[in-house]
Amino acid sequence: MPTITSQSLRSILTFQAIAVLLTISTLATSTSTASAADSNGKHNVTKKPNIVFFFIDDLGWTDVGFMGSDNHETPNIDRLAAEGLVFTDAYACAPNCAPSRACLMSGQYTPRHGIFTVGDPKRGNHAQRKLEPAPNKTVLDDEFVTIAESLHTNGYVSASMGKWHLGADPTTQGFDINIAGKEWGSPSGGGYHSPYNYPNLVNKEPGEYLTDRLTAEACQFIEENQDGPFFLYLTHYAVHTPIQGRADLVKKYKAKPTPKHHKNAAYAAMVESVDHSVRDVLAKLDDLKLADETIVLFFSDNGGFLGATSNHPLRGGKGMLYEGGIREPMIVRWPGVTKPGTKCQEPVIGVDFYPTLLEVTGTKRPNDYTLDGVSFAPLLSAPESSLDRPALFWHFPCYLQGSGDPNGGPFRTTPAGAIRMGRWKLIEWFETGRQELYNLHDDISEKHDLSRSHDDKRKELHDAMLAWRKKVNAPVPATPNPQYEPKAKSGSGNGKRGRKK
Ligand SMILES: [Ca+2]
Repeated sequence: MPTITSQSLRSILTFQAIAVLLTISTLATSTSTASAADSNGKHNVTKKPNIVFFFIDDLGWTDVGFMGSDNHETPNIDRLAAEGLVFTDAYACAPNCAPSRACLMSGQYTPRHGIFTVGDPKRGNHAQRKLEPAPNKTVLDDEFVTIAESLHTNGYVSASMGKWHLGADPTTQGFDINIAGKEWGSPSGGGYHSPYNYPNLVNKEPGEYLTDRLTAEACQFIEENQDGPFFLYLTHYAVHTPIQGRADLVKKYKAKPTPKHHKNAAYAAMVESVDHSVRDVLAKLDDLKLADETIVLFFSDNGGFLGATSNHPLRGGKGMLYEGGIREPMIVRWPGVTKPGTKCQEPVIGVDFYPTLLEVTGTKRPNDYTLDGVSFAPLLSAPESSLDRPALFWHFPCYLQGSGDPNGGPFRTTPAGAIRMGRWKLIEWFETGRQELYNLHDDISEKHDLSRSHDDKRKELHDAMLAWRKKVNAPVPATPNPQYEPKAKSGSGNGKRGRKK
C-alpha cells in the first residue's frame, strides 16, 4: 500500500503533469471537452488525451532495435522510444496470450477472472502430469468492467483492431468498433495474407498483408475520430505464429548475414511490418496535428516464442515464468509529460494500465470494482520515482507442452507461481514445492538460484506470495493426476527450447 509520503509525492508529480498538460492544451487545435476528475478528485484533466495502444502479440523483450535486437530493423519503434519514456522492467501478467489480455482489459489478476491459460490447462501428455491443473475459462465474463467500458463513460470512442481472444466480439465488452477480432488466439481468418476472412474486414487486394491492413484501418479510425477523444487498441495478430512475413521483407532479411540471436528471416519481416505500423500511425497523428494530445503506448502480451525468436539475455520464452516469458518492451510517449529519451526502472505490470488510463483521462473508477494494479501515471513525468508497491505476482496453475522445465521435464511450464519484490524474484513449482530465487539486478538471465544461500529472502517472498494467493483466492493444484505414469517422464529440455505453441 502507498504510504502517506508517497501519496504526497504522487500529488505533486500529478500536479506537475497537469501543469504541463495545461500548457500544451492551450496550444492544441482540437475542440474536445473539458475537465473531469477521478473518484478521489485528485487529477483534474482539462483536456482528454487520445490513446493509441500498440499491443503486439508474442513480441520478445529484445525483438526491437532499441532493446538490442541484433537483426530486426525497427527505426520507427526506436524513434517512438527516443521520443518517449522506456520502461525497462515491464511485465505481462501471464506468459501466454489470453490470460495476459484478460488482465489488461479487466485490470485484475488471473485468479479473479479465471483465465489462467489458453484453452486446455492440461496441454501435453497426460501421463507426464503429476497434478490435475486448475480449471480454466476462455471467455472474459460480462460482469468484468473493461477499460473500454470505463473510458466509454468518459466520452471515449474506442476501437479494437486485431486479436481479441477473450470472447466472440470485443463490442460486447465496451468497444464501439471491432475489426478482425474474435475468440481466435492466432490469425485464424486465413493467416496473414488476403484473401482472408476476418470480422468487418472486406477483402481488397489479393496478397495484402494483415498487419498493413490493420494499420490502414487504424489510420482511418483516427481520421474519422480526430475530434476525439478516442481509444485505439491496435492489437496486432503479429508476431504470433504462423510465421508469415511480407515476401519483400523476408527476401531482405534472407540476404543479410546470419545474426547470433534473431535468425528467422520471416519472423524478422513480421517485426518490421509492426514497425511500419508504428510509422504510419505516428505519421497520421502528425498529419492531423494530434501527436501532442495523444498518449502512445507500446507493449506486448507475453515473451517471444522460442520456436521463432530469442529473448537473449533473458532465460526462457513464451509459456514460462522466467523473464523471457513475461518481460516486455514498453514505451509511453505523451508529449509535454514524458521526456524524450528517458528510462524508468520501476517494475510495472499489465494490470497497471487500467488505473493509469483512468488517471490520465480523468475517468472515474467503476463503482465497487476491484483494480489490482497501480497507476504508473506519476512515473511518466518522474521516472526515477517509486510506486511503493510491495510486489508483482503471477499465478499459472496449468501445464503447457514443450520443454523448459528447470528439472529437465517435458513441459514449458508445469503449474507454478511467481513474485517479484524489488530486485528479487521467486518462482514456486507446485508439483514439487521447489523454489527458485533470483537477484534480477545481478542476474537478469536467472542463472543463479539463490534460494538456499538467501533463505530469509526466499521466505519473505514466499510468505508474501502465500498472502497474495489467499487474498485473491488463487487455486493451487494439489490433486494427483490418476493417469500419471512416472516412467513416462522424459529427460529432455534445458530451458531453451519450446517448439510447440
Ligand atoms: Ca501472445
